Amino acid sequence: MPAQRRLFFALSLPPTLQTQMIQWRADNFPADTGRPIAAASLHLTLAFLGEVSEQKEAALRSIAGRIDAKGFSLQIDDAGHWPGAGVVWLGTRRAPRPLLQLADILRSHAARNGCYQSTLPFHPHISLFRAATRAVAIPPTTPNWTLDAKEFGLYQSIYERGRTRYALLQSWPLPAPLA
Ligand code: 3AM
Repeated sequence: MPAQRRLFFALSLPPTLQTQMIQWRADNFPADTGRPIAAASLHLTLAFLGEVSEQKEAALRSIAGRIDAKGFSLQIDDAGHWPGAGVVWLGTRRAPRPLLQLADILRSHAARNGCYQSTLPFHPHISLFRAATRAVAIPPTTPNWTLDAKEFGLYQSIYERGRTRYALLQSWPLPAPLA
């Protein structure tokens, strides 16, 4: 059977923002809230691809390289808890149109290449904890960070020794829009 990898497209976060987020998490949530995502693994998923063959991966990389999308800024000013999924997340109250368009184009290419896409609406978020299935108090105020999205990447989800980590395989620039 040919090798398959578990892949997804995502926006990466600058290390300074990752550090600020894990500090905010440590300051605002008890340690037993759930399984914390490591700072270097914090990301905003654009399209989940699932288990992908080498051939399909090559096709999706080629498509990603031809996407003509521009950079954008995103305010990280929202937080919440999805008890069913066990996820505590940071997100945005106003998703900018270029973010929605980028996710939409990646999702439709994924679907056209046989990667099943959830029917749930896209809710851009950065997962902070997983396995958070009990009640979680979300702080009444959320810091208002700005994420300047200048690139998007293809990530591999790797499960080893009881832990999941995410490896960035390739990234593509999102050039600044013309003034
Ligand atoms: O980090 P987040 O939560 O944005 O939730 C999984 C994670 O996104 C999501 O893909 C990212 C990398 O694992 N994911 C996992 N299985 C999924 C599925 N079946 C999924 N998204 C949609 N459908």
